[in-house]
Amino acid sequence: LLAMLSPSTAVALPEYSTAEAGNPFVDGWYADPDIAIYDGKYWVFPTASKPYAEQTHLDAFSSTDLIHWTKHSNVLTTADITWAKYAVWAPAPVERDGKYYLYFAANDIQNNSQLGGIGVAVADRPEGPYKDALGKPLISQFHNGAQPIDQDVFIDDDGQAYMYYGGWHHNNVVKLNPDMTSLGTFDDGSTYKEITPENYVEGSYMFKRNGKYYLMWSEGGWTGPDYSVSYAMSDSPTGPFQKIDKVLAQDPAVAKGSGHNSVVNVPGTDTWYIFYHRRPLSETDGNHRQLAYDRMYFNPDGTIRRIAMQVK
Ligand code: FUB
Repeated sequence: LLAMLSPSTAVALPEYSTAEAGNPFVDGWYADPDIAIYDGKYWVFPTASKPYAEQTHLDAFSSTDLIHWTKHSNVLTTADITWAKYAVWAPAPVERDGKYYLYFAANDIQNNSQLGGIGVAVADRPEGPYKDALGKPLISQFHNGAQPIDQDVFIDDDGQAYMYYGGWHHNNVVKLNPDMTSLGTFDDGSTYKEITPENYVEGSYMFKRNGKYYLMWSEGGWTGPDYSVSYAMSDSPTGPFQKIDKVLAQDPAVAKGSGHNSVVNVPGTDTWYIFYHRRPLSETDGNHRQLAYDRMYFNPDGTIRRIAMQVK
């Protein structure tokens, strides 16, 4: 299988996106977009890209056509989280049994002594208001070297939910119990399974297509021009994951710092889009990040073609 998936089989020929919204597709500085489909609508939940002390809220954007977007301000604020003060990052939305869950990281425990980590909020509607479900983080320590940030939640076809997460060059997967607010264990009794692929930095994301599991992640420094997205494929949601290719990177004619992605499949089609953030070429402030999306195409063997960023 690995021979089949070698980088040489990934066609490097860029294809121009057919996205019509134009990039950035919404106004404002935002980053780390994670997309979900709720009740026939696309919902994007991003980080508010501003200094950590001002990252006290999350906004969301909804659309029926990926072209016209409605802003929903303050779907989650730190006023509704007892333990989080600021640095609310990288929301991950998922629905289960009519409840809408929003996983988030807060307080940047890498650089602060306050309690921090990955929390979970829940709402009855996609637009919230989301309320802290636990009154404390779900994960508040480093495990296997992974900073508890940049979570993504994936529910497999058998109903098992997994959370992929980790900053600081380490990537873990954990099982979520059906309540979506507590951690399960793997068959060997462990809770945190390290799956770090080559060059991993942060921003892991999982999706499934034709029975294959795709792990995507970001490489490079988040404020640098070379921030980029790579991926691996596996027959199992827990890996092993071996890097196949870098599929999204800066383009000196378009934008720099393109990374921290999510993926959506248009229902009933084999049309896929990658959502990500990027920085305008003229911007030097690391937080000046904008939301973009482009078509993502697959080769016949399931590998992902390199993505051409849409100019506008
Ligand atoms: O937006 C805050 C942080 O920057 C995210 O957690 C990282 O993935 C990077 O995008």
